[in-house]
Amino acid sequence: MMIESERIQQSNQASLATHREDVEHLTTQLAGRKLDFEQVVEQIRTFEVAIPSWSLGTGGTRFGRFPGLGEPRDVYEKLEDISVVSRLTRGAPRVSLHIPWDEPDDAQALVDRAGELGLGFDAVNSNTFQDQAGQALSYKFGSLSHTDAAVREQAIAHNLHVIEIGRRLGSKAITIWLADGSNYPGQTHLRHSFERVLASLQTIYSHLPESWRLLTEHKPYEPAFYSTVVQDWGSSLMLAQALGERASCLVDLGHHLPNTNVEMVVARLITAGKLGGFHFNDAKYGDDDLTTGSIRPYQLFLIFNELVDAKLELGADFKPAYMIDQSHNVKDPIEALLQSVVALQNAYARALVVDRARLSEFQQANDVMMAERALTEAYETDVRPLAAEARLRGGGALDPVRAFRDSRYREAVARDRASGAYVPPQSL
Ligand code: PSV
Ligand code: MN
Repeated sequence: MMIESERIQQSNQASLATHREDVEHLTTQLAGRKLDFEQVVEQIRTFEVAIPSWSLGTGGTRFGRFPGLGEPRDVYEKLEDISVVSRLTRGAPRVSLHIPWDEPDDAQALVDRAGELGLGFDAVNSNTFQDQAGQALSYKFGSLSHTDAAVREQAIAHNLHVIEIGRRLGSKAITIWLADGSNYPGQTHLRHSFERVLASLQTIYSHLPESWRLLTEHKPYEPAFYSTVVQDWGSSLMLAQALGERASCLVDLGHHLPNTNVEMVVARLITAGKLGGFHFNDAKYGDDDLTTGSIRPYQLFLIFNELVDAKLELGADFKPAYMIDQSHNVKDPIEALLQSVVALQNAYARALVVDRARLSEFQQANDVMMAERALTEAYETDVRPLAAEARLRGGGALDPVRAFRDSRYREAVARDRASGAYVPPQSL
C-alpha cells in the first residue's frame, strides 16, 4: 500500500490558505533581514536524511515491548513504511539497513522493490554486539577487540559481509558501532583492547571499496558499563585518523555524557576533516533514542548552525551522512519518524536564516549580546512555513502527521498485516 499523491494534496487543502498567508508574512519578515524566502526553501529541499530499517517496529527496553498494530513483518514491509515517510516529507529518500537484523535474502529483489518505492540505500550498519543463531564464536567478551584472534576474525568477516551486501544494494558507507568494552575494572587491558580494535578496523578498511566510506560510531557506555573501547569522539577520531582518508566519525546525538557540548564536538570534527555523519535522536538522560528535537531543540539548531557555517566555507566536499537512529516505544513509529524529519527540516531552516555576516561582525567585535541575538533571532523565527513550502513543492505534505492520519495507512496495514506481528530483535 502506498499513499497516493492525490491523497496528500487533499490533506494539504485543509491548511493551504493559512499556509499561503504564513508564507507571505514570513517572506516579508525575512526580506527585512535581507534573506530571500525562495532561496532558503530551495536549500531545504536539498536536505536528505536516511531512515533506519530498525525503527519501523515498536522498540522496547529489556523490561518489555508493547507492539502496535500493523507493524512490518519483514524488510519489504519496512521499505513500504519508509516510503510513506519519504513521500510525506520529501526529505527521506534512503534506507539505512542493519545487518543481520534486516539482511535481505535477495539483495537484487530488495533493490528492485526499493526502486519501485522511490527509495535508495544509505550506510549499512554492522552488528557484532549480539550473538546470532548458528554463530561459531561468542561476542560475550567483545568482537573486534576480543583477546582471541579467531573471534576478531569472525567479527571482521561479518563486517566484510555487510560491506558486500551494501555494495549490492548501492550503499556507499558502513557504520561500525561496537559495543566492546568491560563491565569491571581489570576485566580488560584498556590500551591493548583499543589497539586490537584499530588493527581489526585496519583490515576492514583495507577491503573497503574505493568509493566507500567507513564511519566509526562512539558511545560512552551501555552495554559496557565500566569502560567502552570507543567511548568518546576522541577515540573515534584517533581511529578515523589512523585508518585513512575514507574513514570518519559518526556522531549519534545520544552518545555523549551529560552536558557535553555536542555542537562543539561537531565543530572540532569538522576542523579535523573527520565529521562523517550523524545518527539523529534526542535524549534527556543517556542514550534515550527519543524523537529528534523533542528534548533539546536549541542544541539541534546549534548543531545545524555549525553545519550550515561549514558548508558555506567548505562547499560541496562537505557532505556528512544524515541518518535517524531512534527507538519508538510508545509512539506510532511512522508518526515519530515524520515528526523527526520535520524537526530536522525546521532545525536546518532556522540555521539557514541566521544572519551570518552580522554574527561574524559581532563575534569579531566581541559584542557578546548581539552575537547571541543573531542566533536567537533565527532560532525564534517561526520557520515552519519554509519547511512546509519545501515539502509542498516536492509533492509532500504541509503537515505530514496530519496527512498520515488522514490517509488511514495504519488502519489499512493493521488489516493487511494481521497475520502475526514481526518481532524485531531487541535493540540497544
Ligand atoms: C547503539 O546504541 C546504536 O546507536 C548504534 O547505532 C546501533 O547500530 C543502533 O543504536 C541500534 O541498536
Ligand atoms: Mn546510533
